[in-house]
Amino acid sequence: MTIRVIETTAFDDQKPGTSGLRKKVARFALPHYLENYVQSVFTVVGDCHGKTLVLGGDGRFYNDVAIQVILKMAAAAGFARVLVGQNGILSTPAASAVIREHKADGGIILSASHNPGGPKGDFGIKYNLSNGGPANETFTDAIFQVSKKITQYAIEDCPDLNIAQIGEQTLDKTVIEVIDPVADYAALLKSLFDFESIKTLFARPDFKMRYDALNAVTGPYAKRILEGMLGAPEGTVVNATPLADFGGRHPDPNPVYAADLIRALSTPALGLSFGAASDGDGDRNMVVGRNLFISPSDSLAVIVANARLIPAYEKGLAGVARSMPTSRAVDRVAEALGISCYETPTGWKFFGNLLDAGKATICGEESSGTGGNHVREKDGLWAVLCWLSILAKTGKHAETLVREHWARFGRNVYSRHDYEGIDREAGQTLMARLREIAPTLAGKCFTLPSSHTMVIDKADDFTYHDPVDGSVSEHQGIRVFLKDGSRIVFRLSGTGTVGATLRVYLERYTDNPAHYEEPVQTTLKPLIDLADQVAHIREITGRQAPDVIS
Ligand code: G16
Repeated sequence: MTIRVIETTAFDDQKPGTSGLRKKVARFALPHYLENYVQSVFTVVGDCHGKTLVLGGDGRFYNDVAIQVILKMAAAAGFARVLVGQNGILSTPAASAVIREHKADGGIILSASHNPGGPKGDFGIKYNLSNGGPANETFTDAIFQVSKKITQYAIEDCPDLNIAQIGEQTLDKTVIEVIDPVADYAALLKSLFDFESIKTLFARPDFKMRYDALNAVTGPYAKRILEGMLGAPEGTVVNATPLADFGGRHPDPNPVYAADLIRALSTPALGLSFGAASDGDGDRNMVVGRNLFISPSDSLAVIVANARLIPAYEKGLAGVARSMPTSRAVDRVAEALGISCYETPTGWKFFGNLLDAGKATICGEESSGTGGNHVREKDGLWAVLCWLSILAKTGKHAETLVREHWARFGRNVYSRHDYEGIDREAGQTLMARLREIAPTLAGKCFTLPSSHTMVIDKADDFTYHDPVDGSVSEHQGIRVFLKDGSRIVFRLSGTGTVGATLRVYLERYTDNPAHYEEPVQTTLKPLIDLADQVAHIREITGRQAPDVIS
């Protein structure tokens, strides 16, 4: 076998975002673009000889091409072994499980998560460390530095490998092991939950579930685990075949892109009592009760409040963590349980240290991510099995559990408004202006169109001090706290690929039961108006309304 060393020129846009490098497929398909990035990753990994790499992706368009390139480059870099998912498939949480189970040194996951796929869609690549979690900022910054100066990369000169059959083959001195993408992950989940108890739930005549895999990677996982191991009736999992373009859909499990599921749970004739969906790479989840979308922040709080009903957590939780923009519903639960609640910046990578250090057992994010210390990624199916366990043990329906939760803890009414693909400069101007005025906002009183007045308690630009390694992450979002306990957060997304996406997170706490059933946008109207007054959203972005409200 010959290793070819190819001369190349650096690209200046290979800075990893919230979750790895995400670009349009056309960008990744430029000559040397993918190779430059992969070589930069391997350079930061260091001497790859004797090391084991895990490789797989969500099966989106370009997954098959990239897998072959990376296998050949991994062999040229000298990896001793590469564990690759059959046909190049591994969901993000499954990749994390495989890295940990096989004590691999790291893993490459090909995915642009919830972003659309296909030739005109997005592609992405992320590197995970030996703990199974996304590379930290020190590592991703180093990749970017290398990528700006790269002049050559090495790749085996050989035909494509057959990765359709499970088993081992060698490429030069590297063992390429094609693995079952589901097996390790399914075994891990079985060790955490009481599968017998969940089976009784599926046998109940008053319980009927629909799981929408949105034509993405979780289909085979959900089929095998829910329908195969847990006895859910065939047909429970819909849109279960992963498609390269996700069937033209946006594989993001939220009320907008999974509207079919929300509608189905509001259609009595279908007899459904519980719904769930997952995203492109299987780390996000959405759960729905009858006529009730359960916000990710509430879902996290309910799981934490009932965690003792799940075998893996029956002795209690060491602590919990949420990303800063996530609602503070879980903080109330943590307080009642007498455990710590950590607030981190957006990005699952920030939970890694807390999980490794045993400070947090369960973590969650408003962006449909929830996960435990079994892997180092958020885990869609795990969250769904948490819910199924709780439903099985309590004998209650999901909407009842949520309403009982509000009755006990009050409700953190919550919504996120996204202004997608706005002009990049406009987004940066808006944030820079907010950063500048934040220190002057305390005590300011705003009169809203409804004549309602609101007084700002304080505002800041969130800085995170990692309690484990002491690292500091600045400029993680503008927080505006109101005197009445409400909060507005502004930040720019780190996962978009076109222009900039402004996210506005709105949260209002109430313990007045009269508000619990009010439409969320009605309860939040004063905050929505205030957000525009403070940030001049319409004026600066030219947009009259958000593109996505979740
Ligand atoms: C990624 C990260 C999450 C983050 C989300 C949203 O999710 O892993 O931790 O919350 O992006 O990020 P942003 O608001 O910057 O777009 P995923 O599912 O896209 O990998």
